[in-house]
Amino acid sequence: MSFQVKSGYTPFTLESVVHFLVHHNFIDPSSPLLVKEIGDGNLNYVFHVQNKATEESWIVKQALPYAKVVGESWPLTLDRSRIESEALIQAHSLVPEFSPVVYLHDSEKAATVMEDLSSHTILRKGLIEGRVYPELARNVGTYLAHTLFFTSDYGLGSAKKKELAKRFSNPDLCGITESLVFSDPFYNAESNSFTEELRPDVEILWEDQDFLTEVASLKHSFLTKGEALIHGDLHTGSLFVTEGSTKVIDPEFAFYGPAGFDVGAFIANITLSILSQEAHRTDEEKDGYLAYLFGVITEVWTVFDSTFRSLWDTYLSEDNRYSRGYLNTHLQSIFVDSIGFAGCKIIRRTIGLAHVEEIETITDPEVKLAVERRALTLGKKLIFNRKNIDSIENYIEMIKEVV
Ligand code: SR1
Ligand code: MG
Repeated sequence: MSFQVKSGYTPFTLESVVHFLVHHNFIDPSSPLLVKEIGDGNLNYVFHVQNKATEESWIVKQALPYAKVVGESWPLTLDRSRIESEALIQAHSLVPEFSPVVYLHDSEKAATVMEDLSSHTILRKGLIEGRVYPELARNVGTYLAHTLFFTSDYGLGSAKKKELAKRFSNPDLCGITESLVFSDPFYNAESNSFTEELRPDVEILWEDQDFLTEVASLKHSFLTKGEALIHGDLHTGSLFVTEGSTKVIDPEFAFYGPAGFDVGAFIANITLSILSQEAHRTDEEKDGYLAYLFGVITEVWTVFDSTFRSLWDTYLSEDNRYSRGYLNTHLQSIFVDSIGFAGCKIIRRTIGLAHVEEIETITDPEVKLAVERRALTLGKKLIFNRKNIDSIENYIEMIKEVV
């Protein structure tokens, strides 16, 4: 398959990314520089450029015209780079403390220059190392409430929401999610990847028609429920953290979708971390660290819920003033969606194309297989029972049943 790019586009090299920054007046051609390609994601190049004299530094993220993780056979629009930069700017306008600063976007080069967050760690890696981030859950809950409320009909008003939605039509990246989260893991697709020993468990999923119907219903919600401008890929690799700071990065999957998809993504990835901890912690460390991670899930929901309620009370849009009493129903529906989407995401990271480091790095094959089995069992339970799980504590109980 071939792909088309704008005439001025070429993937950056260590040299040409410097020319790009000189061209846009970030640096002087004579500056002593340290330039590295640091991207370890599935889709893009990420360069770190530092001026050794002034210690100023920048991140330059450039989209490739195909999915890096698969190769040139999977073309992808470069417009996702514009979407990502606009989503970052939008988030920064709502929650500046949780979003990197965007300095420049160049649509011809499909490149964005943004704040260097090298002092931060990718959350997924921090959780593998057993680090504790005391502010994380409160920050993520606050981020979710503000971004999901203020971009919705209720926070923005329906006319402005529709205006904003025009800029975030994102068919290619939504297509990835539709395939990799909601379709491929649920049949014998070529893109799936799992150890042969897991096949009997996987085939049970593929043959369960009631289960597949529940997944189809969640996919339908993803396809049709344009509630808010969502991040679209809010896993623990999309969060940069220190003890006191949380930054949400990588919103290239942003579009108007179901609010529960972001909440569910975060909860699912903390759950995957929980499931993998027996391989990363000593027996003495394990219980304390699990208690911390259960607390993160509980707190993210309670902070999201209480913040969303107070934003609703204060800022409900004028055109929705007669919907004031709908709040409980709305939050309940976001909760149910979050649990169902979390189930799909736990399953896709276990048997689909893109797995997670906390499970992939388990060296003992028996332990890894046991963790993957538990992930499948839990994912299925969450999808089937999402409408009966009536509180976040109840969700934690479900995880405890399998850990
Ligand atoms: C082909 S991209 C694979 C995955 O990486 C991203 O982080 C998204 O989760 C996507 O599904
Ligand atoms: Mg990403």
